[in-house]
Amino acid sequence: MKTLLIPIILTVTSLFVLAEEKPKLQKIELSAVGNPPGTMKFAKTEIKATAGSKIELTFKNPDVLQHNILILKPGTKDKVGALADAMLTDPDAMKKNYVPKSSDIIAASKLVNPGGTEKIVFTIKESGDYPIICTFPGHWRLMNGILKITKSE
Ligand SMILES: [Cu+2]
Repeated sequence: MKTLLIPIILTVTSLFVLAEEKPKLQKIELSAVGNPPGTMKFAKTEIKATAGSKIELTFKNPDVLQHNILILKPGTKDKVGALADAMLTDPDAMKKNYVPKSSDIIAASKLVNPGGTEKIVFTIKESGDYPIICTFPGHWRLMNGILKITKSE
């Protein structure tokens, strides 16, 4: 019996090792503040992930307002925010989910209705502080945070 068990244990162990060597999907989460309603803020000012492997960010909106979520290149919050403000005169702004056109945007969600959830998947290769903003008109100045990317070991 013992001689039979050893190969089985070895096989199971090597399967676990293989699974761990695959680049892992980093699941992170961020919510809008829902209480008090209409606060126009994210629930955390900073979230973290590591460079190099896929990040799956789940955005939850328990608020009474619509919100979206954008991940930006470091140092471009004001620039992209200004583009978002400028969308107020764009008749197609809503169709575009209030996401301006900019190469500084790494990832963007759709507009998320009250009670809704959206997932965005992206990869960041360099460590740094990546701004997170909501570009619904008038929100980004209050509704922002940082995705802190550190080097993976
Ligand atoms: Cu918002």
